[in-house]
Amino acid sequence: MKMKKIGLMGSLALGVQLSAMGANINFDNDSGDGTWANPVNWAGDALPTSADTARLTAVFGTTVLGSTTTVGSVFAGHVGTSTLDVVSGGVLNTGNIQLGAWATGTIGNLSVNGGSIVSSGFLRTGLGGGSFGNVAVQSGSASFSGASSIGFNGTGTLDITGGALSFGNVLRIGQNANSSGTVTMSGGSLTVPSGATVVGVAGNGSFALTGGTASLSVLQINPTAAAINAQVDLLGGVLDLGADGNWALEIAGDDVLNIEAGTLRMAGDRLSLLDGYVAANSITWANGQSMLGVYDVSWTNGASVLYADYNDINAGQTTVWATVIPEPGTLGLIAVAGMGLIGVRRFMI
Ligand SMILES: [Ca+2]
Ligand SMILES: [Ca+2]
Repeated sequence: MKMKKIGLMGSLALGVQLSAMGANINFDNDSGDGTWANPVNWAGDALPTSADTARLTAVFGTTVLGSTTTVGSVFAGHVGTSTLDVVSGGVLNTGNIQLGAWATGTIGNLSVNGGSIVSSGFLRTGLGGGSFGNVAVQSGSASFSGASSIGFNGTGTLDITGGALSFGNVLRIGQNANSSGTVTMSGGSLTVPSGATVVGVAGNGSFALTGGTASLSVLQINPTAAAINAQVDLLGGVLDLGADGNWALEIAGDDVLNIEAGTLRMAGDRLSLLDGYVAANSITWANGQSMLGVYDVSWTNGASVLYADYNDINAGQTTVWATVIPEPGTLGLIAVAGMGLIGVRRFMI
């Protein structure tokens, strides 16, 4: 009886090992219709399985996924320029997704346009130096469990205009030396609830938010103070930080968080943290939006005022926004209306 159990466990382990040894299956578009779901469109005329890497090579351009499939991993831009388009009705269950190969000049594109991606692995864009990986999330959803990179060794871009994108681990924008990562967001949602979102690790990184809501646990801007360019521009929408409850924002080096029309929210009372970053010129502001409500602290640069409130506008949160300084006749009223101290920093008049 004991022997039988051991034998069963042994064969189970062997089965797992065999299924992990998948093959690279290249998309060859033999039918010419460009669809993932047509077996003829793959080398060997059979769909890649949960053990395989689905490889999209340049030769056959765009691959459209409009049905449910499960593969081991996806590699787009294996050679030249390749695009995966996950459209309405498409559900991609996979491990890692890598865009752009180790070879210079290779380009991998991924668009989420009504479909959904559920990845148990990571997203890496711009895998090798001189390669490119571009992600566009327009509608639908995508989630990645692993530590992901926009700009791994090469150049990566992520543009979110709608839909829901989430990362279950860290999100690094500009990961390795000489990489470059650019994230732009004008709608939809970006959620990174547990790992850090790092803009500029060892490569250049930028994140510009003009609309939608980005909910991140902690936002780090060039935390190692490497000699790189890292910038976050809050130009619209909502940047909501501190989901982990004890940390929200870290800015190092000479890099900045620039606030214009958007609203910054952070869990907890972050008024003194903000004051330090304003004093260090790590937070800058310009232009602004209409007043959101009462505030505890404000800072002026002569052209616009940065306001911060704790607990009144959003319970348990610090809310930060900029507002253009009104006509001189009403300027005095701002000081009178202030509920707390008025900090005057970088007064440039
Ligand atoms: Ca074929
Ligand atoms: Ca308050």
